[in-house]
Amino acid sequence: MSSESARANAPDDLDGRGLRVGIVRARWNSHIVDRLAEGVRRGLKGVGVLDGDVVEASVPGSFEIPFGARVLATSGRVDAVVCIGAVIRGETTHYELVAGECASGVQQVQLTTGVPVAFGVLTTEDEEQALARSEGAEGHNVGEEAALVAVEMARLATGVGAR
Ligand code: DLZ
Repeated sequence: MSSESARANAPDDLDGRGLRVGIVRARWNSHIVDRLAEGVRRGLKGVGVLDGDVVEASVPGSFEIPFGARVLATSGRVDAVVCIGAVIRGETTHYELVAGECASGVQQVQLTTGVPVAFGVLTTEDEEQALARSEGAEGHNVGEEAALVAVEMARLATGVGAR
């Protein structure tokens, strides 16, 4: 079952059955990303996406996420992609560069490929915030939210959910 917070912004009748979903996950800050990945799986399962319909790809850091998303989006194997990563502000300008390029790259991939790409990448001031946004069942988990977004947008793209 999906958590309250993830469900709050999703349509009541969201149905992921039969959809194939790709997950792109960054290895940087992996202890946080593991928690987001659990949220993604929980979210997908909660709306009926089968484990066997989920394909996962790992990339070094969030900067590489758009490339990984493009590989999956153009593979013909998925109806939507969920990206997860954690960019935590350090003492350098790397934060802005990595977070900004990741976000705009992900948007570019979904607009150019026509395959929805959900942004489950945390951009936080510190680790505490990242932990708070990647909680377990019934807590706030941005990965779980992104999973539901991916399913909703895949339905929109395929017209199955058109009202
Ligand atoms: C270099 C870097 C830094 C400083 N911080 C993060 C981060 O907080 N989160 C993240 O996912 N990746 C970080 N990276 C790695 C970059 O995303 C990228 O992998 C490298 O710059 C190599 O292209």
